[in-house]
Amino acid sequence: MAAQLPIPVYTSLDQAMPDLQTAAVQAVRYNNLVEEFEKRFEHKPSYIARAPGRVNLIGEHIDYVLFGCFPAAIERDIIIACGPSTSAPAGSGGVQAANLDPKYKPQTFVPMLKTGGPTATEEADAANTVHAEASWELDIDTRELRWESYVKAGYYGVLNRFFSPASGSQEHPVPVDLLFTGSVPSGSGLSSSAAMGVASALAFLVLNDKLEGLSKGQLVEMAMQNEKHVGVNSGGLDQAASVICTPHSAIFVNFYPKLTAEPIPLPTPRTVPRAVFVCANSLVVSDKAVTAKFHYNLRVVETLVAARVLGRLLNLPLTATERPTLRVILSRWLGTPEADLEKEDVKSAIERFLPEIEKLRPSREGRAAGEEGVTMKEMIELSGLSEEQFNEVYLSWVEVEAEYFQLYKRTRHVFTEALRVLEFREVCVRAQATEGDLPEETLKQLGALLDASHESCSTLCESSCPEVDELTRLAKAAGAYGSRITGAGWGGCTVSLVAEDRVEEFIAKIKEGYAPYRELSEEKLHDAIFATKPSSGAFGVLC
Ligand code: NG1
Repeated sequence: MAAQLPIPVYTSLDQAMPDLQTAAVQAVRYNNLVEEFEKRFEHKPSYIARAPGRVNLIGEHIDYVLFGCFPAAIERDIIIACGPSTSAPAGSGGVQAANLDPKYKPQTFVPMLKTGGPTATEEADAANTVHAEASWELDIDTRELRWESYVKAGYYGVLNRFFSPASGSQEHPVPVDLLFTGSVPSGSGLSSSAAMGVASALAFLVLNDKLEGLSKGQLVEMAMQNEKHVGVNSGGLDQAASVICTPHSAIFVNFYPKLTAEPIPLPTPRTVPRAVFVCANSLVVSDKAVTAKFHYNLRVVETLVAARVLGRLLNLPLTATERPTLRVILSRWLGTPEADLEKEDVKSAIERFLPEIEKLRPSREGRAAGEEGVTMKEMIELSGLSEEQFNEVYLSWVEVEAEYFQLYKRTRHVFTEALRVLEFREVCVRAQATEGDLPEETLKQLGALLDASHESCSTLCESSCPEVDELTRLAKAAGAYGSRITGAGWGGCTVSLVAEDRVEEFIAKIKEGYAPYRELSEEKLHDAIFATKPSSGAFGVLC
């Protein structure tokens, strides 16, 4: 299983990148980073830690309800030259972090062991129930987005797992020097944050000699916990893609009953014409931290409450204190042990379950347009909990704001999107088993699923925005097989499936049609819209 494999550490770049041309281009970048490291820290680095961004091909806003998604790692990544510090006191675990991009100022910090109860971060983190007596504190300011917060977040998992006195460790972390450079555009839905967090965790692991015995799945779980320290209640999609992906494949990543990942080669290489994925940044930046209460975290709460309400309407067993997800509700409705279910069974179960969702459709009686959904009061009544219980289970750990909560629409999005992911996987698997050239029909099928996913994100999940909708329309008009929003949304990127021999023409048409691109320099345009191939997940390279 892909998630059980170790994280690779290579002795040379060409081992990591079998494609010679890519290896040659990257060698220049890696060598430059190593030289800069030596200039700044006056010693050689020992490793380069690398983690890629990702493009989610399909399966949006369903990871946190534990349905499977279909992401691929992209070639754009974060790389860190790193080595034990020669200037900081041994065993202090102090960090000197610098970035080749001058807009990110150098930072120095030392982890502190705090005794006597949980840290502020632990208190804020509802999912974290471990109240260690002595715990590590790195002082992340979650009100402000700072680049080193992701470095600190990456450090937390390593400190807590390997250097926690609460778990009996007597060891001290080594002080380290880190130099970063990155090519994943930030705030664009391509998950620069997961790449930063994963690459940082990897650097701390490798320098403290803790990588051996750690599986990719364990690093994903560590990176998911780490992100909570920066205040995001995310699912594991980004971290799984950044750690587990392999070149030429996307992964079907499943979160229930446990994290598993299956590399699925994309059917592009043997198709006529070949096709690639093109990412296009709308240049609308959605600040997740600021908008979480009426965007991302609201979706998390709406789907969680919907799961309880649906469970009650279907007379499924529910305790007052639990917070089951929609995936768990499906499982209870089926009554079949998960271990006995194949992907095909889940697909047919979703198909059979879809009519049940209609039970959530709110009555529109006496309501004006725009007033669909349920109020907070109605939602609490539907949950069958007292106001106090409801607040404790659904609101005490997160802040949300809405006049009407859209339980029906969000649930319909979740189940139809989960079904599209399984269909997308099936088309790819069938294509792999087909001998000879694939018919263009395969690409059309994948494209139709991408389009349907976008429609659902736009109208049911309501995670798109006018600029992103416009980009998908332009992409279709420019000949894409399919086009959709990727990532959390409310801005960010689209991903489109495009015939490889038409990419240049495609990009030129989008540039012409999308007003914010017209004034961009060639360099900025190349950053905003680019074709990408599935790349490998995180790895280390010995210097
Ligand atoms: P991005 O695009 O990285 O903000 C977010 C979540 C994912 C997933 C997608 C929506 C974080 C760090 N990541 O992705 O887990 O829920 O939205 O599919 O919050």
